[in-house]
Amino acid sequence: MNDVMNLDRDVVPEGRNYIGGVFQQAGDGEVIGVYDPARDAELTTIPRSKAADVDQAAAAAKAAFEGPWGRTTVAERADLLDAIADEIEREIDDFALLESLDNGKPFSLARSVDIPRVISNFRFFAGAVRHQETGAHPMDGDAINYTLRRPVGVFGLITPWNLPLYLLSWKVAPALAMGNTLVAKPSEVTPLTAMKLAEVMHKVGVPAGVFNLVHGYGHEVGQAMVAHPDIKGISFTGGTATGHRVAATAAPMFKKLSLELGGKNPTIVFEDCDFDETVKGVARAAFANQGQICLCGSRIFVQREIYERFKTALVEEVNKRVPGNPQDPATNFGALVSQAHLAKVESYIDLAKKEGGVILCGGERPEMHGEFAKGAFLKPTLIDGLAYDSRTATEEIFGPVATIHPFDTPEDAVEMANAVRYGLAGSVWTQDIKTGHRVAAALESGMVWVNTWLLRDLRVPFGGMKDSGVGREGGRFSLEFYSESRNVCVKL
Ligand code: TXE
Repeated sequence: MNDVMNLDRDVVPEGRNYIGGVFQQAGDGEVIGVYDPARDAELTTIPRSKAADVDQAAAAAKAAFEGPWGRTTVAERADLLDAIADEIEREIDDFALLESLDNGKPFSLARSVDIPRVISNFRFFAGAVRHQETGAHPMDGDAINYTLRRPVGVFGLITPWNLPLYLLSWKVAPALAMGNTLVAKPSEVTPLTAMKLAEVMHKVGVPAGVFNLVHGYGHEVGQAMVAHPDIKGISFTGGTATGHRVAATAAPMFKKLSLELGGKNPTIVFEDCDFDETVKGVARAAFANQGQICLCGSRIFVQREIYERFKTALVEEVNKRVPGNPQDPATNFGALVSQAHLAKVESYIDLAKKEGGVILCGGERPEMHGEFAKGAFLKPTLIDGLAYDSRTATEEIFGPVATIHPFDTPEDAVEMANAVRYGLAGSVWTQDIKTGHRVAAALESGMVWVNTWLLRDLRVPFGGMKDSGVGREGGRFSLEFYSESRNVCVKL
């Protein structure tokens, strides 16, 4: 048995809001329990904040924006982002352990992916803002135009539970880099690394009111943020249904709005693919983070010539993912984020059976013992035999459940892949480069990988189309979103 990490429980911070540089409880003192899903055990509580707490945070952010922060230089803000990254790096093991405890993901995943990416996000945007360029447009000697970027003001950042700090930092870094101030609300399901980030901000000397953290339920705190007149922009990542509600409130107020929503992403495997590499890549795309990534490839389309052989090999590869103690460094597959989410995912397995699906592997809870006996564990599940337009194969499940379907021609594959309301991501596996380019261009997705998955360059546009969202973030797309561009035309 591998050395199970000594759970140093004092890694769990006290759940508090961080408003105007002060750690505090909600005004009415109400709290929400925060659970370790692998043990179904309460870790701590966080404030169940209400609109009054959001008002206090928005006022602190507005005052900070109108104060010294609004006059900081790019260099000062970039140096602060680097200081945040350095402090997180010093505490990387505690951040990774906390993320694993809160979300149920393996410590090994949080330590190798989530938290290193948090550090990269801060460092990347420190560099991006130092080296940002805007345009100049001379007009035949008569005039010259140049573009200025100005901060917007107070931004509201609302994030989900699947990649808690990875996604929060993706918003915080560029928003601060461009000189805005923030009110952030993490998911009430996984608030703890955001809590620890606030402690880092305080420690490195981010001025009071620049970064405010308000915990609570989405319909109480998130809604109040979106509706708040002093919060001039919203960046939201979460479910499509919630995205509808956020957009309905924000749009009439003409707020800047970025929505990164759900996905039901296709993986298309051609008979000429690099077989062994593709089996591994397709399994990772479907089941990374227990299938709880909006980019996961949960619909696998395999060309008929290799369908049976690929299916057999894929089942063998998927079965290497064995649910276990997330904090054991040897564990490669953790718990789902909550009992409620486990029940939602299991309801789709029941639906799949009703729709004629054949369970090739998984489809049930693993037998867990001791402190993990009541954990939210589920074996990774692969389902064959479903129509490509069945509910199971077109609705977002957001868990370790993937469907597999045969296709004949590239045109068939593209038609089936596009037959969903979502358009976030996709992957294509082939050694014919022309096929790769052509199919990538035909997919209705914001992002397509060819012979890889989740290989990320932070400069590229990130986001979805159709019901997967509105807007793009990443590199200069983030610098544009978190600023107001102003064109100045000077007569010569
Ligand atoms: O997301 P929610 P949840 C999908 C996935 C998942 C579903 C719901 O299908 O099962 O969304 O997951 C806050 N106004 N994705 O419940 O509800 C909420 O408190 C303002 C895909 O986590 O959308 C949380 O902080 N805010 C997604 C955040 O919104 C509101 C990743 C997301 O919560 C609100 C996660 C409201 N009315 C889930 N209601 C992705 N694209 O990565 C809730 N919130």
